[in-house]
Amino acid sequence: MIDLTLTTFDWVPETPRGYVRDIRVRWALEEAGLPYRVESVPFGDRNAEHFAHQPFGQVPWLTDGDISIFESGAILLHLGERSDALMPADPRGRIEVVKWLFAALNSVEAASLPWSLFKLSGDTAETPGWKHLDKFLAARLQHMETVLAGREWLAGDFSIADILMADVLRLVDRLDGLAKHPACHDYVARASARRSFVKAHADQMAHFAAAD
Ligand SMILES: N[C@@H](CCC(=O)N[C@@H](CS)C(=O)NCC(=O)O)C(=O)O
Repeated sequence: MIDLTLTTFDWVPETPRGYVRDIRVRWALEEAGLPYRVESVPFGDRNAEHFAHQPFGQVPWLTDGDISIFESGAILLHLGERSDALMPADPRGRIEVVKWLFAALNSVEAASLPWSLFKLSGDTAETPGWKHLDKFLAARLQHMETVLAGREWLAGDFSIADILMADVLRLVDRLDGLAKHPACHDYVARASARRSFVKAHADQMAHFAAAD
């Protein structure tokens, strides 16, 4: 029996709208056609129950019956086990997806997140720290450029690995970081043209707008 509830904030400021990580979960759920509910917790006061589900006081988390899961990567892996539309069941196909899912989080987002935080705060003066971050991300993007120039999706058919990688690269694209990486840019465009993403994005925007 499937009983899925996604929890996100009740409201966030304008800037992160469309990029809050519940979009990864919405996207996967839409892609798989799994029924789900969305619940909200206050963005302002985060209580003990919130921390019991997400120890960093963040979102998203997903409950599946009495199982509660935090970390968008862990949530997507859990959903991948529930749908062949998200991850193949055979061990070889599965590990291809798992490798790229970790690469999105641990090799690309590890570089793109600090870079994005600097960009969003406008702190991009040519300091040694910024130059280091910019070079670090450029190197990771260059490797992704080679990979994505040769394939449509990371691990055969579209999978949770693509949801994570495309969402990680989508924020870089928003901040004009893919100008020299056309294959990465095209990959983001192709992934975010999927009906499942368009619905997930519209639903997230409507969710936060409803609280204005
Ligand atoms: N590694 C976590 C990161 C979660 C995260 O950064 N969530 C943001 C929203 S996208 C958040 O809750 N920010 C509020 C805060 O950190 O206080 C995941 O992938 O689920």
